[in-house]
Amino acid sequence: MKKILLIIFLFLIYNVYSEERWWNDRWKYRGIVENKSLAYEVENFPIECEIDFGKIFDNLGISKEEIDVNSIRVIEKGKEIPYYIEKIDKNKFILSWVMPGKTLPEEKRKYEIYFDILKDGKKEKPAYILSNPPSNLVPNFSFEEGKDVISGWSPNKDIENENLIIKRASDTSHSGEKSIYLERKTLGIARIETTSYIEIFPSIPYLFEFWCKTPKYTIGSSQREKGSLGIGFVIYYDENEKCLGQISLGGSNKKTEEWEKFSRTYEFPVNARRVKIQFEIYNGIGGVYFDDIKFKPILDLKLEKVQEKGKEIKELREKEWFEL
Ligand SMILES: [Ca+2]
Repeated sequence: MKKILLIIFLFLIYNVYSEERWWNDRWKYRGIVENKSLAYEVENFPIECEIDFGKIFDNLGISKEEIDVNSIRVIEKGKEIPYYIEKIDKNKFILSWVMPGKTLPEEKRKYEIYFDILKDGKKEKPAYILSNPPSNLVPNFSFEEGKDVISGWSPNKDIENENLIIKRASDTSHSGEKSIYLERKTLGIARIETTSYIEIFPSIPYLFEFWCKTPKYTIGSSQREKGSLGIGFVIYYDENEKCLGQISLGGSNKKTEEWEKFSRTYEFPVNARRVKIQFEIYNGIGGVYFDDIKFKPILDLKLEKVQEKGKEIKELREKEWFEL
């Protein structure tokens, strides 16, 4: 009987330590995330994961420690995956990366996030940190790329019209140094849209978001009801590029001196395969700036397990009141 118990005990220990091999002995901590299973096959699919190191440190019993941001590595089956990192606050970050190659329907892929604390010495920053978030599918989303032309975007065909201005602006921006500016001096339309189609996958919700500001709204009161500045559209098409419909967001008929955020999530019809993103002044007079356009699939992952090297994997949980 004793022998059987011993065997069971050894088996449990073995399971804990062999679930995944430790990627690199120089690192002391890791978190484990799994992708949610998808209904369709995807290729090079972008994902995001918000990581709250404050919560992780509470769970590891090292609440007072500080994260060494440069130590963060995303690992899949022993391989380093390039990622983009966005700081939310002191301890919170959003990491985004691309799941390389094909992911089959219902397939679960596991990622390990290795990290260390500053107290244990600084790690070198990886050379492959991405400069743009792969989860945002909008080209030149902050209008920082290119020179005179707005790279990745196409304006109205009648751009030569003297009553219409569509340009890259540097007098104001929501982030970086540039934004785009549309202006109508007479009633009509000013429009700009993404030059290429953006591929989408069915059964996945998408987030559409942008910032805009309408400092010049000069439309006469009789047209106030009609004219709109600062409308964003997502126009969706089937695989033969036949237009299936559009969704709109924003649309202002007042002056705004501050940048304003518009944001909505959508799930497109199953036969929608690609979209174009468009911004316009519709039947209005005035000027409008746009910046920081976001269009991304929502497949936010959760980091659910943490582990200190050589110790058991722990389910990540909220700090309990009696521990405070
Ligand atoms: Ca910008």
